Amino acid sequence: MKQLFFISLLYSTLVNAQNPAQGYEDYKAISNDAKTVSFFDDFIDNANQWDLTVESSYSVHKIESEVYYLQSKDNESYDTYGRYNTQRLAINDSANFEIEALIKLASGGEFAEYGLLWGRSLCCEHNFNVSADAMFSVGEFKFGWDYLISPTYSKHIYRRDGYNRLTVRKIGKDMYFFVNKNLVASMPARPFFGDKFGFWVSNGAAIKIDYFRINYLPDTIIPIAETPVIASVTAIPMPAFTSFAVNQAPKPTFVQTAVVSPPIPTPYQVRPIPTQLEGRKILSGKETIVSDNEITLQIWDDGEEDGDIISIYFNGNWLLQNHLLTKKIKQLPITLDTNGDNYLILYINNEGSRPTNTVALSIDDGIRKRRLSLSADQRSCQSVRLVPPK
Ligand SMILES: [Ca+2]
Ligand SMILES: [Ca+2]
Repeated sequence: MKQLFFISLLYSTLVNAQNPAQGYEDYKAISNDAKTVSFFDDFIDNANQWDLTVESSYSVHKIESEVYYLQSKDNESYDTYGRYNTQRLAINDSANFEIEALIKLASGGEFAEYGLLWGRSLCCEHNFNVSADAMFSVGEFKFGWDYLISPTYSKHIYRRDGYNRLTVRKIGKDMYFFVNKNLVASMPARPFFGDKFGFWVSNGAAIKIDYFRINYLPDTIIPIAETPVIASVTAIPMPAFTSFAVNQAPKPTFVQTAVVSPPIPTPYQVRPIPTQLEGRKILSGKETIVSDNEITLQIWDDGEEDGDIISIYFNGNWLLQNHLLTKKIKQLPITLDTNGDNYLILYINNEGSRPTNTVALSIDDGIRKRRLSLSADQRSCQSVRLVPPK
């Protein structure tokens, strides 16, 4: 009990004492529609001309399978920072903005670390980091390293093999730091040093980045009702850091006792796509990558409105039945099973007065919209697997 009290107190020191404006701690307080995309890359190709020059003995930079792969070959014990890549972008730091990426550790030791970096110049940068042992930190490199928020444990960080969504938001005078849509810290905003924005990985580790984006946020944000965040974050007391020598990597600090024991993972649910639905053959083999487990399926009639009717079968249940298609897009929110396979099946109920059902489907995962090309008729259905980035 005493320990819990101490943790609460410490959390207050870290976050609440820095006066975040009320309401902004909710990731969803700002809808995607309210954001203006300033930079977006989901690494389907190298259209943004990232520097992929490979210094083979030091690092690997490549774009493949719709992710950016960055590997540091440096020895873990070196006093260097790791490896990074950036884009030069004209982002206005007096505006409200957010920087976000979905990143996972591809390889690395138990101390591996990675993160977002922004406002970088030749000498200096800002960064928001997570580590393989589920700690986050906010740092500033200014002719030497400073932790603005020391490494702190968060149960919202996936330790290994899981993508972490890192979001930095600047709203008004403050910055807010989210991991997987959960606020973990906030602090007063600081101006950019330079115009470079990107990501980094610590010595000897590798990361995969599914997407990287920078959005401008509205000038005026009306926060939604405040929800207490105290229960969602568990801070562990950390020794205070002052500064490090230039070029020295942030040294993760380790805490001897875990305050929260890791949850017991539920077994992954393998969910085979059925071969038949209501007596109709199911064509399978399609899959589409989604970058969030909260998606919206959009359904409309891409031809003439002539009475086409469809149903959608999702993970073994009917999600939508006998839906009459119109030009107006139907928005169907779906929460994917993060611990199992996910699939959708398109079922045609009626082709209307003109032959063929001209259904159009797309998936909006909040990061991008992707059209689904599924074809089905009154004798067969088609399925699509919805898969997280690999
Ligand atoms: Ca991607
Ligand atoms: Ca029709």
